[in-house]
Amino acid sequence: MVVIVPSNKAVQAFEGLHLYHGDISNCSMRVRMTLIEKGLPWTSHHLDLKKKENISEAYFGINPNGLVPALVDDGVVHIESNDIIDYLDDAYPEPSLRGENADGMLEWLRLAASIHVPAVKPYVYATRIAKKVKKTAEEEKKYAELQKNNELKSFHSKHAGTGQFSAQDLARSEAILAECFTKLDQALENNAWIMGDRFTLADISWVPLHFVLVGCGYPFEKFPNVSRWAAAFQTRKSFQEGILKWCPDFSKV
Ligand SMILES: N[C@@H](CCC(=O)N[C@@H](CS)C(=O)NCC(=O)O)C(=O)O
Repeated sequence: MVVIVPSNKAVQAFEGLHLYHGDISNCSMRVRMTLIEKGLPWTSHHLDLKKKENISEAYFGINPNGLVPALVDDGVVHIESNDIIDYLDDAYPEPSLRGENADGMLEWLRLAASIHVPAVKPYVYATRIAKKVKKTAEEEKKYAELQKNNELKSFHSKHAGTGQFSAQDLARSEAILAECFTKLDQALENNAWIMGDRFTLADISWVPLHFVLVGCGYPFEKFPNVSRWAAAFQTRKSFQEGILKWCPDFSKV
């Protein structure tokens, strides 16, 4: 659980669940889906990443990394999407989204979290997003002033100005994604859901990655079980309202 003491004190007065999130953000999709699966009422604070609405002193005062999502629950700020969904399921236990093998399920959440910066983010930026979120010189200056996280500074410096991700960055991402989706495909071989026949946070953690990567042209035909599993989400309310309502088609972002 990653709890932040915000320098933006305004959020400490919030009552109930408030979510700072982005329509196109796979990490935000996880949290929206969890809130919907659990039937929890929440207040939306939408930030448009393409307009760089996350790059403001007010928002860095809530999430010091300037990233979405951030959940505020009765004035307490939580960041890191996989930790947030685990927190929500723990704090609001009914209906439970963890099943019997909670440790096995949390391993899938940790795996999703661990590949975000080395694989998902570079793949998505290199194939689709970098040109859509290009910062002006003024925005670069503001970002440099606000961002203290060196890993994020280094990541964003790769597509700043005329820069772009290298073929090596892309190859590294592809290798990590191939390894993970091979593992996911195996887990789904005789199962409807990642942890077996029960829908859990593991499914919620991974389906936004599938959705966004499909929009980036990732070759999922190599992973038939993953494709079947993803298709089963289409009619699910949390997928419709947590993903499609906000981002109908990632390839059009
Ligand atoms: N590990 C974080 C990653 C959050 C993250 O990278 N969010 C993206 C959208 S999915 C974002 O805010 N991007 C804007 C940026 O990098 O400045 C989490 O899981 O919450």
